[in-house]
Amino acid sequence: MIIQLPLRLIAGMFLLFVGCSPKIKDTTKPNILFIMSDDHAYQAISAYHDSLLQTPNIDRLAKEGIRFTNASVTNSICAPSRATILTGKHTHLHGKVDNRFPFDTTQTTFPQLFKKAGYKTAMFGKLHFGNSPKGVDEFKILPGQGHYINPDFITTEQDTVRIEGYATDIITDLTLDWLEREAQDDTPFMLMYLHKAPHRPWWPRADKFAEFTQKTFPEPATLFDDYKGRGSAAKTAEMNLLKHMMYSHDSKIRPELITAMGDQVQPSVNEFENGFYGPYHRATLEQRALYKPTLDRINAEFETQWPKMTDQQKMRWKYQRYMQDYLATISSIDDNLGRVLNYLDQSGLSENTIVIYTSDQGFYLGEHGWFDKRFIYDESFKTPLIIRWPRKIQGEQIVTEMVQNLDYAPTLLNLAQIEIPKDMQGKSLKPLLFSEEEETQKWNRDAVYYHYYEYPAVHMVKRHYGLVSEDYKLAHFYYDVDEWELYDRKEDPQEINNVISDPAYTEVVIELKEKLAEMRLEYKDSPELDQYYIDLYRQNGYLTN
Ligand code: SGN
Ligand code: CA
Repeated sequence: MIIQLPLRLIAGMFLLFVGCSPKIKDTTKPNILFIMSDDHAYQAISAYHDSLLQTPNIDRLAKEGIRFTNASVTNSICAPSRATILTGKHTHLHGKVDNRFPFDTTQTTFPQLFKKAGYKTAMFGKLHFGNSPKGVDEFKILPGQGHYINPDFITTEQDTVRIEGYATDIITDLTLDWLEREAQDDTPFMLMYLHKAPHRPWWPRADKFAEFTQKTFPEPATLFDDYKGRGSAAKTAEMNLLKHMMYSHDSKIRPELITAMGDQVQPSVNEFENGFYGPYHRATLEQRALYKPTLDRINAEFETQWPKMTDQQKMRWKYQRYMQDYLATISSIDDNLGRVLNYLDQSGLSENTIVIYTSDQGFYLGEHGWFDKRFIYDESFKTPLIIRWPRKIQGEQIVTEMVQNLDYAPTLLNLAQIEIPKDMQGKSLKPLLFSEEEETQKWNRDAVYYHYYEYPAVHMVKRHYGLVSEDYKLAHFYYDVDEWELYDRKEDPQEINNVISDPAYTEVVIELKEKLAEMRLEYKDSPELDQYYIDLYRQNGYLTN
């Protein structure tokens, strides 16, 4: 029997029903907390290497989850890596080849798919796309590279607001505030918590600055690399600590002291006009007073000691100053991660929240005498990756398979049971996350593909593409050179002997060049696209020839 109810009554009952249960009760859907820092080298996480810094909270994640020892990026630079993470595609397809051109927002990014699937979504911190994110209900993002001290944020309403304090603390406050407001019902969430730290220029919080400038750090074995046995790219790159690290911008020597010391300080390549006072003058007078004693101490030391130093001692001094500030900014990341993990515990969210910790790429911490990234060589090619999900993933696991930032989007969609778009090029890491043997066998990948474009540009790392397998690394540097490099990863983990012309490797070279050509085809990269992106530089006036 059909009972005819008046329309208004039906509407009223519907509203009553909706009003009583505003939540999507779906406990099978995990929450996602995607945490990414900017330029965080795995060498600076004690779960990976414990000689530089203790990071107890990141280590806790590794202990309670999975630590990937061969996670890498497809292009070791900020915005291209972020675009790969969001689209699940290689650089040449999503088109964000470097930090210069804005991201094409007509493309599908994974937060949009989470939102469509009923997730609450938000993003706080650094995006670096030249435009705002799509698919997030709420965001506060740093304009461009952002600032450490009293940073500005672009908000969902497209306003810019300045928040007083230290960026890492503030981005965490925003994240916790959102969790408190939005994560209390049963609607699953996908939250992106994205630090500026430890990106250059390395401004620690004043207390960490005072603390870390008292420390001395061990030097890497290749600090005094002379780049013999490499191609021209390593020799011409501008990221050497002695030659290219700036006195004021990086080491925090006041410009007036450098001027006063005259010939005692060799002119530094690329010294920034406002490198020191730009960031420093963002601080209030009270904040500056907290930095002053440490700045005074460093400057006094520089004034008396620098003129007496040999080049080797200068290199060492610059390395120590670099590590002190870089690692101090990471110490703040780790403290703040502790706040977030405690909140997840206290609010009962830990169990069904997938927490990912990664960086947009790795970084040189003095290896090869360098800072910065960009190269396919391990320290910048690899990136930290830790995944924790207490409900489903066993703790204390280490995965050695080669995975990439290309895989993050398909993985997260897969774990949240959202369909993975067919044109995403990454693979879900699901078979590697659960201990069942059967599943693990479904994972088969014997090499990963890499392509770097931003040249000519800051740090002058030449364009190159290549493949990395468990045993070898093959790279082709092109545009203004045509050079190949091959490294035997097992025999030469420091990557200081290019064996491309060694007769013992003739067969390997033939085989790997074929494999690389196949990979380029499979991923839809090509010489035509290489040329297209060179032409794009030419059209925009970035090339002189
Ligand atoms: C800035 C840095 C460079 C760095 C690029 C790219 N200089 O230009 O050292 O390589 O960003 O970094 S500084 O003015 O910030 O000191 S990325 O992480 O955005 O790719
Ligand atoms: Ca970066």
